[in-house]
Amino acid sequence: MSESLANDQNAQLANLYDQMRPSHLYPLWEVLGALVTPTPQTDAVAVRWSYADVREYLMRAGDLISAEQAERRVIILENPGLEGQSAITPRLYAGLQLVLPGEIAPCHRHSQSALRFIMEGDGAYTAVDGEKAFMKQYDLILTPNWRWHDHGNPSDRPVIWLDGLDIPTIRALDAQFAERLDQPSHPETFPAGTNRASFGRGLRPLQAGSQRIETVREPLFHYPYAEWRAALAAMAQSDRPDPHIGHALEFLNPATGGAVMPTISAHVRLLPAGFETRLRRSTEGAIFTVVEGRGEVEIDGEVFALAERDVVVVPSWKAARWRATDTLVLFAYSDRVVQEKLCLYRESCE
Ligand code: GTQ
Repeated sequence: MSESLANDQNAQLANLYDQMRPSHLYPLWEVLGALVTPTPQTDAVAVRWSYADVREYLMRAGDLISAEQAERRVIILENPGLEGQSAITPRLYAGLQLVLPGEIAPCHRHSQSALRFIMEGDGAYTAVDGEKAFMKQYDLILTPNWRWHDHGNPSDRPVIWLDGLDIPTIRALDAQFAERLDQPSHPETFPAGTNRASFGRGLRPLQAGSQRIETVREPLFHYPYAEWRAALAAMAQSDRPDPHIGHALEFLNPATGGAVMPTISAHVRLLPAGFETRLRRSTEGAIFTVVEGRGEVEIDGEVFALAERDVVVVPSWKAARWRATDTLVLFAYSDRVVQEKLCLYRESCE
């Protein structure tokens, strides 16, 4: 095409776009390359937060606002590539929540599913539908969507945990509902420990007669550190580490054998001292925290040093390689289960 013909075409197209725009109509061919990309193009970037830094701000917030007044006293870890979205990946949220001795965070429920990974402190609780799960460091506690939950800290030390929620996923679907209970704490339904005893040992309650066994979608909501760490240690004793992820165990929903909640997958990893993984990409957006040890992670060539309780996000399709200086234990959650349900999940391993 000659230059003048091309100019003429461009002018006529520009004219067409101008006339269409007031009717909210746009030409696909101008944006197709950006919409349908050969590989994932996420706005999220790789970031690491030092626990000590966030903790300091959180404790200052603790002096200024009560858990009850805030409803949830949480500092959000926002991905700088997703500014203003309160998101750590396009589909997930992360925050650090503080409950001081004697405080409660009032009872509510919402469409968003949440996990709590206890970073610091002992003896606080999350009550799920009126049953308290008492926290120990590095326990995992779930509050799946629409379950009543309140938090409290009867201990004499501050308790801090990592909140992982699917807030951006539920927002993307415009499916969010929330309500407050008309009292600060849910009345007790079952004594603490009932949940683990009933569902946490490969067993479930059985009743005589013709009554159907009613199990909720996510019957188990407390996964203690002592148990998952022992399982990981046994695995590391008896097996070679996977070259891309080390020794890894996924937390399961015992009712389905699948991920812990409909929108969030969670797992733990152990990398032996001196171990270095091969490069791996996956479509999940994953959030990691360090439970034990030191090391580093290289994400698309950028290296982040890792110390205990640091939080790092590995966005979709960024190549990650982990190095353990001493035995490195990690907790991670991601949107993998959503991608698997949609038949989208992919990995690429070197
Ligand atoms: O504990 O219920 O970090 O509703 C954000 C929203 C925690 C909670 C968050 C929430 C909660």
